[in-house]
Amino acid sequence: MLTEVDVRLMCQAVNPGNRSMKILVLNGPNLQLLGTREPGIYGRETLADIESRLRGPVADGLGVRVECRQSNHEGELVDWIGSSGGEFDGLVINPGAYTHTSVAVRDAISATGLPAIEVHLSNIHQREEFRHHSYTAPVCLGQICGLGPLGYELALQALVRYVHTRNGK
Ligand code: CA2
Repeated sequence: MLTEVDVRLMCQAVNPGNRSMKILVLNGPNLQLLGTREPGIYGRETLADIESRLRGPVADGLGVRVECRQSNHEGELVDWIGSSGGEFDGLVINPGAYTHTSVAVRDAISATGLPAIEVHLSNIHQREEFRHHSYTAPVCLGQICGLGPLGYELALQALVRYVHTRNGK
């Protein structure tokens, strides 16, 4: 027997314009360098590779829409987070180095009230001490780190399930 979720996913496969859930994926400073330097820490995939997989097959599999943005500027990230409430249902964010410094990014996430999941490619807890503390993790549902680009996919999956459950679907 088909559940309501099955039916919705089938409708979305036929008519992708019907997708109602929209997730914003944000990446912070220097993450545009992915795949070009430090492959031992951050891997060989570029940010464009990761984003196109999230927007394409990952979003399709989950029946949602995904928009990806990257910025090296704290204020721009704060603005994007601040205006995300009306348009998006959730946030996946790798704040990069702002994780460890930015009360402004933390306050912006907290103020949106959107469910958010923090992602780090590297295991920040295995690295320098200053990377062990995150200003942003306490205002997120959770943190995924150390799993490379897979972390973004798992975060999206978790967020979509969280929103469906919260909305009683
Ligand atoms: O592991 C992560 O995803 C980080 O958020 C990456 C940040 C770092 O400051 C955080 O502690 C952990 C750095 C992003 C810089 O990305 C680069 C990628 C390739 C080459 C150089 C930097």
